[in-house]
This record gives sequence, structure tokens and C-alpha cells, in this order.
Amino acid sequence: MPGTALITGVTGQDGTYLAQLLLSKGYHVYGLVRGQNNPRLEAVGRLCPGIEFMEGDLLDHSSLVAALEAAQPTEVYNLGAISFVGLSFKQALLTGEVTGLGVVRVLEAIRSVNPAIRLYQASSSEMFGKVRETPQTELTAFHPRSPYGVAKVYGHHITVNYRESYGMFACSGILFNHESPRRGLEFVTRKITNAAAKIKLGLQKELHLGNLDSQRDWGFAGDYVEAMHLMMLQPEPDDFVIATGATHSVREFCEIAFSHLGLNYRDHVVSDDARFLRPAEVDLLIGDASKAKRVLGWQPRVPFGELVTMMVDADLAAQQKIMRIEAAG
Ligand code: GDR
Repeated sequence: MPGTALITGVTGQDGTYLAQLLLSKGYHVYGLVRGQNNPRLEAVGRLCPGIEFMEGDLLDHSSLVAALEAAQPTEVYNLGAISFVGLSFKQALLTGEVTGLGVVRVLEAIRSVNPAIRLYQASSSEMFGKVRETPQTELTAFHPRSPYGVAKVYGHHITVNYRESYGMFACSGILFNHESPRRGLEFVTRKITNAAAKIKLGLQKELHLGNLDSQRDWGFAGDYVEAMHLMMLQPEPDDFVIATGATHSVREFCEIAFSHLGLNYRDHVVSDDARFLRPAEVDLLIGDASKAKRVLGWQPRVPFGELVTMMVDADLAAQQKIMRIEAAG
């Protein structure tokens, strides 16, 4: 029988895909929402009919306890974080507090309210950083390259530690980059697809990017939230790498996005813009998700090229809609 889920970070990309998935399976879904008058609430409510919002903050332990007591969830998905690597260099302490210590606050709240609640922790391929081996598996050593990556390593280890120390069902998904039309504009994929659409429509001329040679293993967020849920249905908690097993450069992403609109990225992209370079970079990520395939029966459905064109098409349609509204009004 479907249970009750509480999702932190529900206003982010993965939060909405996961809420939709769980609602479609008959779950009662609560979204934990931070701050006063959160501007994303209306959009999340529209995308996820039936979701209930609850106040709470990963910085505030007692708010987490109160949310768990009120919602009585069977499953908690901790997706809340400062998730933009670039920002984590500028706000390293806050990143440690939210992305790192936020995890132990959730674990402690679960332990005191009801230790039978299952926890999914959103771990990240950024933990591999300066990679020790390729492809990366659940056994690859971590070498994070950003305050974000360091905080995620803490979150991962504390999740494993609570599982081992207290027998809690705390599992961790080591997710590689996953994108969609709902991705925030600060991340490179959406920044590219949004700019390509605007350039096509004559609304923008150039796109300033940082390192075009970075390589990432990019999948579709809708596929990845299914893996989160499958981990929670296992008899025992465990850790799983979730990835496509293919890697592509930022340059390749640009090529496909622009050429889908009949454009050449070389005519528009300005690279090595210092504002978008990082003090330390993760050059290459490529994940081996064979354990997830074997144990969870999970595999990604949307291939790279389709992901890029899906995002470009969505941005083009969104920009055209804005233009029609502006023309009418
Ligand atoms: P990442 O995603 O850091 O991998 O973390 P992001 O899209 O920000 O960067 C990917 C790569 O592109 C390079 N890059 C640029 N990045 C941004 N944002 N803007 C630019 O202009 C630009 N130019 C080049 C970056 O240097 C980097 O190498 C994402 C986040 O979602 C994390 O929260 C998550 O844990 C990991 O993916 C898996």
C-alpha cells in the first residue's frame, strides 16, 4: 500500500518530478517549504495537484521534528540543498550548514520522531570530483573539488553511519547530472538551451560560458527520480550510482542544442568567461550504474541527444509564448 512521503527541496527540479511520480502511485505527498511567501509554491502546486505544503528548514532542527510529527511520513526524501556548485564557492559556510549538516538534522529528527521512517539521501557524483577511476562506481573513493562536493560527502557518510549505528533505513543515491526543461537557469544545460532559443528568436546575440571542455554524464531527471523511489522499496537500505554511462562535453551539448535550431554554436558562444570558471574543476564524470540495473531493475530511458532537443524545444516554446503574450498586451 502506498504510504506518505515528505520531500525536502520540493521546489527544485527533482522535487517536482518526484512528487508527480509519488502522487501518481497513490502516495500522500507533503512538500517541505522554506521561508515566507516562497515564490515557487504556485508553480509547484500547479505541477503537482494534491501535494500539501508544510513549513520547515534544513537549518532548523525543531521545524523538521514538527514537520515529521505533523505529516507522519513513511518515507522522507532529502533533496533540499544549496545545489549549485558555483555558488558553493562563494557561500561555503552556508553550503556546509544546509547541504552537509542539514542531512544530520533530518536523520536526528527521524530518529527522535520515528526511527522506522525510511530516508533517501540525495548524494552526488560531485563527491568523486578529481576522479580516482573511470567509470565511477559505489566503491570509487571520493575526492570532492568544491564546498558543495565536500558537504555532500559529509551527507553521504552520515547517512551510512546512521544506517550502521542505529539500523535505520537510510539509503543514498549517488546521482550523476540530470537535467530537464525544469532545470534552473544557473546550470549549464538549461543556460545553453534557453540562450539558444532566445538567439534563434533574435532576443539575444551571445552566450557567455566557462569551461567548454568539462565532461559530464547527463541523464533525464524524470528517469532519475524513479531510481530514488525504487531504492526506498528495497528490503535493505543501500547506496546506488545512478548514471547513463556515457559522457559528453559542454561543447558537444552546445553543438547539438544550436544545430537543432539551424544555428552554429561557434557564431554565438563565448567561452572561458572568468565569471563562470571555478577555482577547482571536475573535468570528467562518467558513472557505472550496473548495480542499480541489477538490483533495482533501473535503467535510463532518455538518451543524450533526445534530452538536449527536449530542452531546446521546451525553451523555444516558452519564449514564443512570452513573445505572443507581450505582443497581445
Ligand atoms: P555541476 O553542474 O557543477 O556538474 O553540478 P553545472 O551545470 O553547473 O556545471 C557543469 C559543467 O559545466 C561547466 N560550465 C558551466 N557551468 C555553469 N553553471 N555555467 C556556465 O556558464 C558554464 N560553463 C561551463 C562547469 O564548470 C561544469 O564543469 C550539477 C548540480 O546539479 C549538482 O547539484 C549535482 O550534484 C551535480 O550536477 C551532479
